[in-house]
Amino acid sequence: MSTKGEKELIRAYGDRRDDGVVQLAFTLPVPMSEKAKEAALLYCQKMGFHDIKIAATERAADNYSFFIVYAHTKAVLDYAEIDTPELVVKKLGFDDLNKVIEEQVGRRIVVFGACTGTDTHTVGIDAILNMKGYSGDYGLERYPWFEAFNLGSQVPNVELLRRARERNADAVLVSQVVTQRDVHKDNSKQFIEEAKKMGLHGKVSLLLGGPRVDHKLATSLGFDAGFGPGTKPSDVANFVVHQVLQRMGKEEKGLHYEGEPTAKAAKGAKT
Ligand code: B12
Repeated sequence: MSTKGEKELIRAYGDRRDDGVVQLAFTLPVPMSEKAKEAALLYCQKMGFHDIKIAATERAADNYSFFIVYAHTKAVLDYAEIDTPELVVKKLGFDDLNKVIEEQVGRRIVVFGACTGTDTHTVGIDAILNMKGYSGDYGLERYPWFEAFNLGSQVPNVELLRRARERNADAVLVSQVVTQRDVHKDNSKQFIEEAKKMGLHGKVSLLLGGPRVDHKLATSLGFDAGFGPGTKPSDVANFVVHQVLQRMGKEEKGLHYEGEPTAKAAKGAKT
């Protein structure tokens, strides 16, 4: 821990502390050969690494070669300088959370979710919403005090929002898995634009999730929260309940989770 104003310099750890050793994995669009290995080494040099060791090579496909490389970097980072929003959900167990909804909300919480745009990857949103859940954790359909609708894959943003509005949903869950050419960001921006047009932005909790999503990205795009790899349905259930209680004025904002983008983080956020 650093005290205010104190630098906290860190470097990558390989064999011993501060040696700056990193492991890289990448593919070059050339057939596997000694020349390809030399190209991988030179490529690492061009990236600024030194003491480079090609640890493993493999033919990836016709005319493609895959490399795992150990290399040293001189880069040093001041950890104390980093200021990024982080979602920390204070969690209640399944029974306790249902009880809170019953006693404090007094009705079932309605959530709609889908994998929107051109994305077909439903496993992530299924993990959160479906009865069987994920990693030993019940999905939202299993909670008696949640009413969860999973619209599936390739759902147009406007369709998801329209269905959510029809049922006065409390939260809308968007899953984005494919990130090629930043399609997840473009689609998510379009979702937020539609939500604004339909008057839902700021009124309904909008959640973005996927393997390359984090809270910082999601909030910078206009969502209320972002959930990445390893998210459990109970993380989402707890977050949504606290958002509903906050909207009802029964909880202070910030009481149950930290991570609103700070001025500094929001300024530096890249979308
Ligand atoms: C299964 C799979 C498929 C299946 C999907 C079947 C289905 N019904 O979902 C099929 C075969 C259809 C498929 C197709 C394609 N796929 Co695919 N697929 C995968 C694979 C192997 C697993 C994905 C998965 O199920 N993960 C498990 C779930 C549980 O994890 P998750 O999605 O991260 O979800 C968790 C969190 O992220 C979070 N979460 C996710 N969403 C949400 C939403 C909310 C609101 C919240 C709160 C949380 C949350 O909670 C979940 C639980 O913790 C991955 C590779 C991999 N190993 O990850 C590639 C992968 C995702 N696919 C990939 C690609 C490229 C494709 C195709 C484009 C291939 C092609 N050229 O046709 C097509 C896409 C077509 C399309 N239009 O979308 C790439 C994506 C690369 C990239 N950078 O974008 C990957 C990474 C493979 C690779 N290395 O190249 N694919």
